[in-house]
Amino acid sequence: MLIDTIVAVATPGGRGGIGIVRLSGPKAIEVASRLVGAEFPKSRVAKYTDFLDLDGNKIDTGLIIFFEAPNSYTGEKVIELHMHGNPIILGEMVRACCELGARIARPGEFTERAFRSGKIDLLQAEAVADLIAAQSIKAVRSAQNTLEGHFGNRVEKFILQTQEIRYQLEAAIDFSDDVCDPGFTVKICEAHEKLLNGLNSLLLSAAQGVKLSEGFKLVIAGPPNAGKSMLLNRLVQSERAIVSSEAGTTRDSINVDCRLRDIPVQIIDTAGLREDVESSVEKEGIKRTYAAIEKADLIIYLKDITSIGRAVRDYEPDLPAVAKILTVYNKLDKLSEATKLERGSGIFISALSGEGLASLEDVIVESFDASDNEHAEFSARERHVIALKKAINAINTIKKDSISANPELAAEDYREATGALQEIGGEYSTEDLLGDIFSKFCIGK
Ligand SMILES: Nc1nc2c(ncn2[C@@H]2O[C@H](COP(=O)(O)OP(=O)(O)O)[C@@H](O)[C@H]2O)c(=O)[nH]1
Ligand SMILES: [Mg+2]
Repeated sequence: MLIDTIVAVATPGGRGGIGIVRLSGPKAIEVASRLVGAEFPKSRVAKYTDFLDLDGNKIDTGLIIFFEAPNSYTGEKVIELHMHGNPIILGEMVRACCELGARIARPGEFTERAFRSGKIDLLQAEAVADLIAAQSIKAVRSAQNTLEGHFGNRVEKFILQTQEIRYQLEAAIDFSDDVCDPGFTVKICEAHEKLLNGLNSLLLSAAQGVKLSEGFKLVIAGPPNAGKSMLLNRLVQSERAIVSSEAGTTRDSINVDCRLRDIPVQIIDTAGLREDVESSVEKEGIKRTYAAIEKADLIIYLKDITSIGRAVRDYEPDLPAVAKILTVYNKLDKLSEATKLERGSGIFISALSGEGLASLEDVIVESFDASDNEHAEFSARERHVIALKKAINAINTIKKDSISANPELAAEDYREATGALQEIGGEYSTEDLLGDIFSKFCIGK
């Protein structure tokens, strides 16, 4: 197969001290040697050199580093040209490389090549993107752990275990006396239990890893006009949602990524919950509110404090028990000082004046921290969680009786579990999936 030589600027756009052009592929040396003034360096030795354009005119000076295949990021010949960080200079260099036979790399193509040449698995490729996108030091560390294989090694261990159990079951089918041997069934059952426990604990860690990389989801729900949109704007310190005294203003859910006390949080403002809704748009909005609630890590159920005692339907008791719910009373500013003193315990705020917001943030961050953040050992994605669930579901229903009665069915379930686990590292991934993952990278990575 003919492999293209690719080129891209590897540093972010704009001006800076250093800008790097990276080349990878079989023609990398041929292309780069036309553009440097000095003799071509040995592998992994930085060399100071002039950089020339196609006519041999000097356009910059800097360093060239050559990585001989397969000891490079992509596994191919890789050359890095460290120049001054000026988009004109870097653009000129990329253009010259293309005239000499390279082509511009697609987003993530360097990492894709590293994956295809077997230098890293798909989990690690995703971790590279997560590392670059990480929003907190914890997210950085957990992406680093995935990159180092903390997640992949555990998945690999479970793949071997599922295969081992399947081989034993298949061997027993051929020698059916073994299946009737109670000792055999007990042994398989023990291995099965141990595997399920291990997978479930890995699933928990992975789910926490997803939260760290994608941010915690905080949903603000409640009746119309409670001040949900105003609270969102307050928390993210920008006028993202429309605030209005007209009930039913927020119809679509509004997602805003922000940081609360340095933790990445996705705050979702929702359409107010009420019945007898005429408008089909608002009905759809309320449907979306419930969909957002299903995915929440924490729900703030916001109530207007002045509505207490009024006969309004309370939806809070009926919310699905998917996440912790904080009941928060808003519009504290409307109470007289005397009534404020009588209010009892609970979380009281005024989205308008800002009163109580600092302690609300404390409570939010505390509940994220206590629940998950500390335990995120590695970064993970929704895709991994889905695959782990698939593996668990495949073998979850296997019972002791069915092992002895139908070992071939149990073996088949184990085969399915192995396949689901293999999807995580990308052993048998489809081109669609790969395209989807790598296209989300930045160019030059
Ligand atoms: N006095 C007072 N009014 C508020 C407060 N929060 C929201 N409001 C008002 O309540 C109305 C509804 O607010 P909005 O954020 O649109 O409520 P939502 O329907 O829950 O999103 C608006 O007129 C806001 O100005 C508050 O803390 N104090
Ligand atoms: Mg609103």
